[in-house]
Amino acid sequence: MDSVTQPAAAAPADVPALDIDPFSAAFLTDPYPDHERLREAGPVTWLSRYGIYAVARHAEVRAVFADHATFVSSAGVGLANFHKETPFRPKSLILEADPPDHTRARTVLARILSPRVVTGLRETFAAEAEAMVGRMVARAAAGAVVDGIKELAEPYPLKVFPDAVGLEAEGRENLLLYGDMIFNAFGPRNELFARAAAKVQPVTAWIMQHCARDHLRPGGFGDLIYRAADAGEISVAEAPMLVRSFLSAGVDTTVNGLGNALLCLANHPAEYAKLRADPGLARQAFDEATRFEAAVQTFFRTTSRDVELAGARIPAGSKILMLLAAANRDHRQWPDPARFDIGRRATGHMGFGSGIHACVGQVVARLEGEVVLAALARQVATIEPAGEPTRRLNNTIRAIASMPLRLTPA
Ligand code: OVM
Repeated sequence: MDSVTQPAAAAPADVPALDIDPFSAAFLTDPYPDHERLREAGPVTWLSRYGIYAVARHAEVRAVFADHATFVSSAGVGLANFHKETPFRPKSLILEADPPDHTRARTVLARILSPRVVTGLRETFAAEAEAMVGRMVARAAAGAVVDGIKELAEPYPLKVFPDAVGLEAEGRENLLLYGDMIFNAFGPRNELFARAAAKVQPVTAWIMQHCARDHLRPGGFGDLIYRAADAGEISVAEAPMLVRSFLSAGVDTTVNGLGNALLCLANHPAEYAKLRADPGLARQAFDEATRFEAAVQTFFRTTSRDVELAGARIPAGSKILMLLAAANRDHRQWPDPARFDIGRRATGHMGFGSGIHACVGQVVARLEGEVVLAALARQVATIEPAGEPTRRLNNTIRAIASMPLRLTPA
């Protein structure tokens, strides 16, 4: 339950009400049975314990994303309504903004993260992936059970992305702590949030300190933000806040995107065999993993007016939970949606969102996914679970803390 102890609004008459808690430990551990209930109860549902609407089907999630003037982001993209509660941290200039403010920030970030620029990173990102996979495979060749999270899914993004931003090497563990905090903060003020937020002061101080220009290598993504400020595209005060967006959205997401992809491949040996036979499938395999086990499971919008959605009348000022990961397994959209199939065209999934807020870093994320899976395909013959993975529960991210694996070197 939200710590803001306002009683939830009365259930609307025309929408099925459910007592599911999408932020409970049980739900976060295994969301898929409840995703099914949410999808099949109706196109729009009402979650009584929070007094919010929810959409779990692909068509409605996409419709909410598509109408950014009705379903706004500026009131927060978590459970908290910024018109009624103080944001957990100063609002993001891109994530928690609507046009025209959003457009200015988005234009700058989209240019810095454009396909042309990111192509320039490919060689470095691929070499680091080969090297890191090589070290893990060497340990496996010596007989060790390896940890796919601690030896690859965490260290890889923590190396290549902050390097590209231009951050120093020291203290990068703060990025993981910060990610855990802000993605928990999109949910209710539950136990998960409280535990993450306990370290908020030193971690936030480290993050904001490293958003300053003199901490950023000339020519990196961070420095390019300051050059946009030099050119007058954004203000000098906005620059550190946009660097903060890199540090917020760029690590925990890809760490768990890679972790979830590894878990999918370990659990589906026939799919791994297909990837091994054709490393050119790496990009598509990463996309399918993002559909099948989306790292970012949910986001919210807030209605700016009374609106009818799939026959449901939703009043202005309502919070709507979008279950991206449920939409990604909607049988109305994909044949056999609960099957992990790297041969499928997974494009159109909601793992990166869609519309004007669709992940602006997805070119970088997909590059990381592609080069890591391609390196595995070249260097590893088989991947098998060597025990149950340990989950790290988070209100927004589908996260894994540790994943013991047995690898056969190629
Ligand atoms: C931001 C931000 C933070 C978290 C997630 C995100 C997935 C963006 O600070 O702009 O996008």
